Amino acid sequence: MSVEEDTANHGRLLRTVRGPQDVKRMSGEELDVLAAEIRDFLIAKVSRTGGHVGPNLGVVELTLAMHRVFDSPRDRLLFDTGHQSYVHKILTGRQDGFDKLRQRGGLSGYPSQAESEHDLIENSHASTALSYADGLAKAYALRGEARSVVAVVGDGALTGGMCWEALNNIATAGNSLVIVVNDNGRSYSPTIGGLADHLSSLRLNPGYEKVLDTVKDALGSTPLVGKPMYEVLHAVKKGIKDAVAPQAMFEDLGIKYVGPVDGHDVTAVEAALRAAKNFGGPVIVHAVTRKGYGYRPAEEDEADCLHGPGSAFDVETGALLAAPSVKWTHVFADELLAIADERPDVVGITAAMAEPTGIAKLARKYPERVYDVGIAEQHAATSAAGLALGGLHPVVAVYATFLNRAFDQVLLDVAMHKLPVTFVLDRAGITGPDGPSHYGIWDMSVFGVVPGLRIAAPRDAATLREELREALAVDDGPTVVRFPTGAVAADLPALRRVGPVDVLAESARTDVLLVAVGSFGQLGMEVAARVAEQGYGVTVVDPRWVRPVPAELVDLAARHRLVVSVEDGVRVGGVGDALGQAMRDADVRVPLKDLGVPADWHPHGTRAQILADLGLTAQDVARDVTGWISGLDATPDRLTASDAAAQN
Ligand SMILES: Cc1ncc(C[n+]2csc(CCOP(=O)(O)OP(=O)(O)O)c2C)c(N)n1
Repeated sequence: MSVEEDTANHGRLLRTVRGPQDVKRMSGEELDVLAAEIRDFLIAKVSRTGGHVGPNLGVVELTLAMHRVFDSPRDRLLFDTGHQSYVHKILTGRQDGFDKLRQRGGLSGYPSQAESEHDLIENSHASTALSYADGLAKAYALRGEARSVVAVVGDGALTGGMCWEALNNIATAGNSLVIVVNDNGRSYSPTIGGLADHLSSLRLNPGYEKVLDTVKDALGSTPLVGKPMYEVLHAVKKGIKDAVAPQAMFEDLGIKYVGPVDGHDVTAVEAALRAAKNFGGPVIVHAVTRKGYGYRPAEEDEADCLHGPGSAFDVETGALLAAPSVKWTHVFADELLAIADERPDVVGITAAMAEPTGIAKLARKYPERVYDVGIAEQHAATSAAGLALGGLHPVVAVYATFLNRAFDQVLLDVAMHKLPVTFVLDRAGITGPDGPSHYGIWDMSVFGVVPGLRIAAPRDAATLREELREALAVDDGPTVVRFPTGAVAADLPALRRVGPVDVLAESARTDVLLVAVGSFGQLGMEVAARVAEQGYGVTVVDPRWVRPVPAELVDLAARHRLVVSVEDGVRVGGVGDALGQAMRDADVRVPLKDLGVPADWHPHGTRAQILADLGLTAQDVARDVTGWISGLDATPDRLTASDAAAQN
């Protein structure tokens, strides 16, 4: 075949796939070609939008085999976390959506019921699929419906406690259910812990390792999957166990085990899945895969096998195309290291996200002082309590959304014991392309109710450093330091400080007190400038510590005609809500308007787009504030600034 013909033919098979039935009728040779076309497609598309490229390259054959053996959507295919569901999307009629993957109005980066009847669970927090599967299998058994339930779970997600609670119940219930363990030995970085060690001992099948090495060696210099790859992939058909066989740990739990099976061999995976499907009880299929398989930059990326580049990347190298910027994460990582140099009692904990949270920097210098606990936020919180009881000051670095998991642990295990644990919440507020489940908008409300817990929301690099140090100086209870995603805001120096509260701007007139929480400091300044053009004076403050509500903030509120708070978190129970309560308690009767994120499910898009949709831009807030304050002018019984001051 000429080069031209080859190019024209490229993606030919993939274009014929409009649903799972199209994959079911393909021959073995066609499947190998299709797998390669899917890889090319994934790399081409995700390199333009960003997304979970590494995990999806690793499950191409696995997903093909699942759709051949099972009958989705009648049979239910569940993807734990859901970040590895792109291939499933491709096979269920959504190829065309990949140009707008993770973009506003486009395909979600996770399964989505709104997108397809083939998608059922869309939460995107790890380690839940087995519990969903347990419930689904029970429901179908009770209703007498003959439908298979299949859950794909990574070795990383298996480190989460919910999986083990689910396995315990799945074994007891004994319902027909297939658990595909997608074992690539990695979460972001290599998966840690006893379970990971156990899986790798199962995986230590010399034949298997040899096969993967052969494939790796065969990769050409072009990062895209070339023709030689098909041939090598096609040649990989070998005798890995695929009968339902006893295997100590899972058998002890009462669950049959099939494997390990070469997860890049469609035929082998299919055989294992068929055996599992027909078994009539819970079965684990242990598929060994390679994260980023078939794409050299991903396979060779030691940090995380190109787990999830956040934006477009160079196909040849895998490097991000956007110019690197200093992120909030970097500022935190540097300052934590500086503090740890001074204080040997400071230790770090990460729940399988050492690099993304920046705590890896501490681990590189002090490996014995950082604990990666796996995808186990609940355990992280209580283990931190133990470290604190043992005389250390742990810093638990997690994404804001993931600490929701550990509410009770923070409440009782940490706070009730008045333990000095600092939770550093990265990606707080509206994050963007990962969509609703990844928004870090609940922390200030959820953890705001924890007695004795103090929450800091820095506005820039300088205040992040400062507030982190202040948090680590607290020795009689937990602290939270929360900051958003992306490039750190430019330093915004305060005019003066009142208690913990920074005054960022003030004018001769005290019409409006604008409480700008965290990274909204700059927005507050712009609002003040716009509102000043209408003749009103705005005092802009950053409370820095938003819980408990600083008494000084209430005093400041009393000296204005209108208080407006703006925060990057849900309004219910948020900073504005808490300030309103504190003002009522102090009998301060100045009207308060609290702006923030409605307690709702907000779609994916860029952070800027979503904030604009929510009316959280300087222009929108300025218009609101001007409207409210001029409305007060129109009210006959309004108080003047001096009246209000005199009253208080
Ligand atoms: C509760 C929770 N904590 C952290 C994450 C972030 N996260 C997303 S994928 C991932 C690694 C998952 O590893 P694994 O299940 O093995 O899947 P792989 O990416 O290796 O295919 C992590 C830690 C999450 N989604 N949910």
